[in-house]
Amino acid sequence: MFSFWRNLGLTRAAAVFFSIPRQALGQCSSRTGGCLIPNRESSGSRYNVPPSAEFVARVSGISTMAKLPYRETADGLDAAFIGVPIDTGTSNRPGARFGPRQIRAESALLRAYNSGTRAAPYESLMVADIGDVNVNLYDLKDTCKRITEAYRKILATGCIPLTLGGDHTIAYPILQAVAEKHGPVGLVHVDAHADTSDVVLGERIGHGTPFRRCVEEGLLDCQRVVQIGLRGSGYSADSYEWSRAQGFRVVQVEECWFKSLSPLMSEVRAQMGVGPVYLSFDIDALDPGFAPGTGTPEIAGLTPIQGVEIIRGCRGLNLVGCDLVEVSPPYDTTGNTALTGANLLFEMLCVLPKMKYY
Ligand SMILES: [Mn+2]
Repeated sequence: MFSFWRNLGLTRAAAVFFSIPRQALGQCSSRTGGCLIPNRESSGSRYNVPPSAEFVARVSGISTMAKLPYRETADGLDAAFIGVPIDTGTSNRPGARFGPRQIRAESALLRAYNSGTRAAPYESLMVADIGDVNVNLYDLKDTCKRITEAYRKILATGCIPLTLGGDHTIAYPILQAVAEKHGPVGLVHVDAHADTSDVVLGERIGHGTPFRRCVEEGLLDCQRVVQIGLRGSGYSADSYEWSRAQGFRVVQVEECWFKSLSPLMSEVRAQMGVGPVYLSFDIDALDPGFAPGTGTPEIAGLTPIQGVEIIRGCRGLNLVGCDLVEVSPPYDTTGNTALTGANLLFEMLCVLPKMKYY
């Protein structure tokens, strides 16, 4: 029956009228030939539409982000999920190199619509998974070069990258490519840590230093930077002095406890204005009770609800790129940290420019 209506080329409105589940449209039903790969031709949509679990078992198929098609390049895409599998920049627990794979695996639970915001990402944007940057696990500086080169190519196509980390080192080479295209960008940085250290163990590149390097190279519009969720013991009494001296707004976690972050986000939207903004979300911003699978956990963190409020609060901003970093599967015994990461990445997709909301 579904394929009958689909072949008639029914519009969404007509489908609703006939009470056909919306996600039934555009899917290869197992009853109509066992097609497991989503494709636009069969869906009649001009966008990539992941297969619905109503017709294709979640556990089947090759693991891509949100069960989207895999593409070799970003050509023709409005947004792309891309993995950067490194943990050679970590200072404590390793494992984030496995983050992209585990996030993809857990992302099989994602569905096509955002029930909370009514966003319809796969009716709004052409999205695909473009695989991973081929990193150099033996040379972090070479890895950074490879990342910048890869993102330069992605950004040249006009595609917005949604990155699956990987440790937080990757934000620096990504922002090099982003600033090359857009100029200095605003930054919404959600994290337990400021990641603005200068030199650690004699090295300037690592997951504790990316935003110091970004400032030094003029990649950030420092008056349009906010750091949310910072906490933990420090090396001095005022750990965030350097951030504030640059002009960043620092929102320590104590300011977030016991409250909705929606009011904060309306201030952040005013701070960001209409210029380009990059969103960098370290999963360790969340309390380790919710997201234990990470490299440098700190107690008394944000809740997943607050994480979602922050991302939904970015709706309307001129987002030019997003990342979700520091998921470390070896410390994620239930997979729930990766699952949370997958959902936060979906929320990021759902606030990109040109998103359609019902
Ligand atoms: Mn971080």
